[in-house]
Amino acid sequence: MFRHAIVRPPAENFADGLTSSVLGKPDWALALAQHQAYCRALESCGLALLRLPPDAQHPDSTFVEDTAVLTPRMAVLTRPGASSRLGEVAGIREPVQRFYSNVHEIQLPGTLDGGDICEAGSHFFIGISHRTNEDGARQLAEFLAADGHTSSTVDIRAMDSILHLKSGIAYLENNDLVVMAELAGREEFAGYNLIPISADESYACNCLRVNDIVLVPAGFPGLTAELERRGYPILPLEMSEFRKMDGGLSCLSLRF
Ligand code: CIR
Repeated sequence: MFRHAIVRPPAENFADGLTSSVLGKPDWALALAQHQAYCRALESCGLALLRLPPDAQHPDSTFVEDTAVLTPRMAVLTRPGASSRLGEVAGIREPVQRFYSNVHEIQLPGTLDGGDICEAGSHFFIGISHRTNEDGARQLAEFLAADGHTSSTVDIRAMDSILHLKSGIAYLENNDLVVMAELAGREEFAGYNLIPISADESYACNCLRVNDIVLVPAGFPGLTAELERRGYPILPLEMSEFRKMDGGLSCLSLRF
């Protein structure tokens, strides 16, 4: 069970962040409203929120997930793979230290974005991407092993369609793994109950289980039907403005 989440609303220059999307410039006021709805959804799932102030020095800082990896007993501060995001870690250190005494940090030459880390029970998938390199993955794997977890890597560097591993997969529970069509055949996921999502709904693969509820991006009927058929209670959230900046539901919070 998660009890807490750390969130940070988008700053007014949110549109200056990194993106590969061709969906247009995000509307800040609408992004703020969507962020507020997201926060209310986390609260309705039973989480107490630590709300950090907006950080205009780092336009991508609303995507707090990329700055840390949290397990029940351990925190790892990351070293984001995009240079414009490196400074975000300083702003998450103190909030994380409020809750954790066992705090590690990814060091050079490692890079690692939290969006590449998918917790699946006691196992962690670590995406090797254009943000997370092999050294960062190795460092995290060692921290996780010392904390009693197994891990394995999934190389997504050849894929243009996703930024982070969790742009394409989400672990729910009971061995159920939501997976985008392009990743469904990967041997790394053999042994899981795959919930394959069609290519036109790939964005919805970044859904988020929070205690008893699965948060899903609004507007993806295929994913919604698959989850409802399996008995998952879902809560749809509008994500249009974050999608324009390559962000999904998981990116907007650190849950623990
Ligand atoms: C970036 O390119 O870093 C941001 N615009 C989006 C980060 C999304 N984060 C995530 O998937 N965990």
